[in-house]
Amino acid sequence: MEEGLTYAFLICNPIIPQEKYRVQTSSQTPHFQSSMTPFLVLVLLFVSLPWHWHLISANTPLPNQIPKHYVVYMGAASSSSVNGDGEEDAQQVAELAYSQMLSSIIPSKESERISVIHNYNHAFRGFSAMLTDYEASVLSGHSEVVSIFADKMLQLHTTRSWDFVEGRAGRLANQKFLDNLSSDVIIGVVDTGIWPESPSFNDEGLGEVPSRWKGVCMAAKDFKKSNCNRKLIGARYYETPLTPKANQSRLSKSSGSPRDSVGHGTHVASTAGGARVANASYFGLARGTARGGLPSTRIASYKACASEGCSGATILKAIDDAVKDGVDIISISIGLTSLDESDYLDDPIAIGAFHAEEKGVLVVCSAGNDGPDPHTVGNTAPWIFTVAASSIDRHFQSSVLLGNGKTYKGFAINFSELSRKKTYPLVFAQDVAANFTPGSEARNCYPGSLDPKKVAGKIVVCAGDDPTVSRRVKKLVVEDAKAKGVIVISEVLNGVPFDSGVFAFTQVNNDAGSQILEYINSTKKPTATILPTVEVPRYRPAPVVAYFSSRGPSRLTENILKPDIMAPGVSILAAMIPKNEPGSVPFGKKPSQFALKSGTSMACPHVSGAAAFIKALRPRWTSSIIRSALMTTASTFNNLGKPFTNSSDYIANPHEVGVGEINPFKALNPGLVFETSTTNYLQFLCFNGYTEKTIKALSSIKFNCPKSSVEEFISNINYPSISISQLNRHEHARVIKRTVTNVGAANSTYIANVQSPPGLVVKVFPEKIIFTKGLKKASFQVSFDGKKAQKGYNFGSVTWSGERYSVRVVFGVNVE
Ligand SMILES: *[C@@H]1O[C@H](CO)[C@@H](O)[C@H](O)[C@H]1NC(C)=O
Ligand SMILES: *[C@@H]1O[C@H](CO)[C@@H](O)[C@H](O)[C@H]1NC(C)=O
Ligand SMILES: *[C@@H]1O[C@H](CO)[C@@H](O)[C@H](O)[C@H]1NC(C)=O
Ligand SMILES: *[C@@H]1O[C@H](CO)[C@@H](O)[C@H](O)[C@H]1NC(C)=O
Ligand SMILES: *[C@@H]1O[C@H](CO)[C@@H](O)[C@H](O)[C@H]1NC(C)=O
Ligand SMILES: *[C@@H]1O[C@H](CO)[C@@H](O)[C@H](O)[C@H]1NC(C)=O
Ligand SMILES: CC(=O)N[C@H]1CO[C@H](CO)[C@@H](O)[C@@H]1O
Repeated sequence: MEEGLTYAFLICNPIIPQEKYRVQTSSQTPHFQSSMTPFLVLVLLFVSLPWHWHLISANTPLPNQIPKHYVVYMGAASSSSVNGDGEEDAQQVAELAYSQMLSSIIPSKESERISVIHNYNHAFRGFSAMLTDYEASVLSGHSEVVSIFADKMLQLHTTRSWDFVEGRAGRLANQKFLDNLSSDVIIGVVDTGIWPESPSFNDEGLGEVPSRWKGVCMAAKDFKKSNCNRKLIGARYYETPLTPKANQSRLSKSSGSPRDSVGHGTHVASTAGGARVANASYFGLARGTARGGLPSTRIASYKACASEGCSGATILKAIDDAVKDGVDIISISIGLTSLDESDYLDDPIAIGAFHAEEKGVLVVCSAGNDGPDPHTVGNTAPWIFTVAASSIDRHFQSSVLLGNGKTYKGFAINFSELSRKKTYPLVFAQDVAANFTPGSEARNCYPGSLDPKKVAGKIVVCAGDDPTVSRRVKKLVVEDAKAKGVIVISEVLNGVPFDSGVFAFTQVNNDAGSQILEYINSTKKPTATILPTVEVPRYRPAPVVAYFSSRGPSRLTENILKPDIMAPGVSILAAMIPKNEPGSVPFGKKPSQFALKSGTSMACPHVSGAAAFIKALRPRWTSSIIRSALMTTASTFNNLGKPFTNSSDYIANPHEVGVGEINPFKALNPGLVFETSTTNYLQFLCFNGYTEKTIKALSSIKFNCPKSSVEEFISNINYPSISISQLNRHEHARVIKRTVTNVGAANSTYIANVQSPPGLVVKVFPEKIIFTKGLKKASFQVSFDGKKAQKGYNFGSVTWSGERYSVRVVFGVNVE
């Protein structure tokens, strides 16, 4: 989250000597001709023929000559390149072909750039290399190139949470049942790496590593092969030209090993599939058993990120490797900001996920932390399972006690020494401004805006009306001025506690804030203290949509409802790297092995873990069946039995929560499921306006775009929810088609029930479906008539109720 993960968004513009990042294979030298096999000659001829023409023009001097790291994406892998014996050969052949492509456009005097950085060759084809903008534009005309884009930096989207999720299913997590459940399900985590010594990754009681596993445990100076075990079965890292030259020392510190130096990857991996660790806590807070969704899940770590963020080119390589290694689920708590998500085929996560999904691997991604504004959701391709974040029923309260005896509830996590016994002078930041500083800056506790002489030893109240000054900055400013503590008045990140380490900190809402300010005004010598953080269990209501969670609708298409689903992402306790930063560890204590973190980053692995749980018990289910099962059975009510709310207490809509909160136990028996096929995804791309030629390059299956390919047909993709971006009030009713597959008892009857807002007329045809042994699949239509509906988004649901199960399909219809 905001302060926990302050990853600046950078467009990577590396100017790095190429040698350092050259892929370590001998085949890169230009003397390969002698060892060419006939197949290789063919490939090279094929690749190089159209290039002679470009060779000439490429030498014309051009303005932007500074090479950047580019991804050259070339669509589906040829079938021979996945698995099979000749794999090594095929890789080398491909790499030679790519080098040949490069040498045809890169001037010979810069031959050091004629080298492939990442070679994508398992799940899909392509490579990355250092190219000038001009060379990239030349290459984009190559017949085999689907898209080419400069490497982008993606951001990391930064216990009780599992018990909360499972408890809500009406069946408290039966520990013995879960513990006993052996599992060969493998979750690949693409993130900042892993801290293998964490107790969450011990492999006690686990069986042998699944024999189908083809991954590796890469050794490094600080990472031994023996750091992998039957829990952490694989660990890879990548050398990537990530950062500008100036910061190379920082880069080299964090790369070159699968070890996590940030903590994000360790936290996420342990939430998804960590072992049970009894008596885990964050310095006493949130004490309980930490674990993943199914403690017997195997984890493979792919380190594609450093503290600066994640290179898209490297994420692609990590996904390519994960698919080859044999993971079942890929968990990615990373994304572009929604503003930068402009095209599915320029987005490394969308490209990688497409091919992973095609090969049967479920890809689960975080929605992003850019809420609460609408249109902020990221990772929205329909082949991605997109996760929003919610709170759980545990809050961290840190109240303010004023000199007049009144207390106000605040929230924060602190390990300060203040207590009820002693109060301190209380000041409003605006009244203690440094000389020549406008009060408007001081009230928000801008850096340099406070007068240390007037602040030292006091508790300072900072306003929150300028969101550009984060809580972390306010805390640092006040702490620097030698104050005793800080009270932040703000509705931003309401309910998401800030971890201020040993400095006394709390956040109060505007109501409490104005009363505290009135108190300051009303008395000569106002005083206050900030009470220790207390854990409030069974907090209601919960879950509540997290303030930061990115909201739909998607910017790229509103005809798929996004985010898909919600899972816990506020103050999640999970494994952490031992960090000994000043001020973060209470005096006399050792760094914690666990930490409380917030973000959709924390929500995503809950869904990955839930999917692993389902996969373990339903091994034959495909990724789209698992997603559908989780979506149609999601919870829609909070622990007060009321519809979900957002952090300002309004009823939350599906652009905030998707179809609802995950309910893994219920998802084991969904009754009916919506299967979404690769063909559906290819149709989606047709409807989105990509050319048939491009789309054909993405998949080896035989495919033609439907004759009429318009955007509104996207609503007809067989997805487990329904979204219509434009329903004109004057048009006829819009008819949407869906097909369900019965995965429940053979003989069962389902009846449709509609819940829709007044004015929107929704009809289902047929209203009743009878499944038999011979009839496993059935189609139905839903018509939406908006003549009398309210303008704007109308939300509701169609629920198929059978004897035992109900199947809820959420819809959102934008009436114009
Ligand atoms: C756990 O496994 C053992 C041995 O396989 C079995 O006897 C026992 O019933 C199982 N316990 C549960 C709760 O499933
Ligand atoms: C290198 O890192 C430092 C510290 O994070 C930062 O202030 C500086 O701007 C970075 N330099 C470049 C060239 O990005
Ligand atoms: C849990 O850990 C704390 C110290 O962190 C210790 O005092 C306590 O005895 C432990 N409880 C159990 C049940 O192991
Ligand atoms: C405090 O008093 C000042 C001046 O007397 C006034 O401008 C301000 O609005 C008051 N603030 C509050 C919160 O009452
Ligand atoms: C909560 O929902 C209301 C109504 O849709 C909206 O106006 C408000 O901005 C939302 N607030 C948050 C913090 O999500
Ligand atoms: C399903 O119904 C058919 C015909 O009504 C019957 O023959 C069959 O035994 C039933 N199967 C199950 C599993 O109930
Ligand atoms: C949870 C926690 O450790 N909170 C600390 C906040 O500060 C007080 C000091 O007054 C400690 O006692 C609490 O333990």
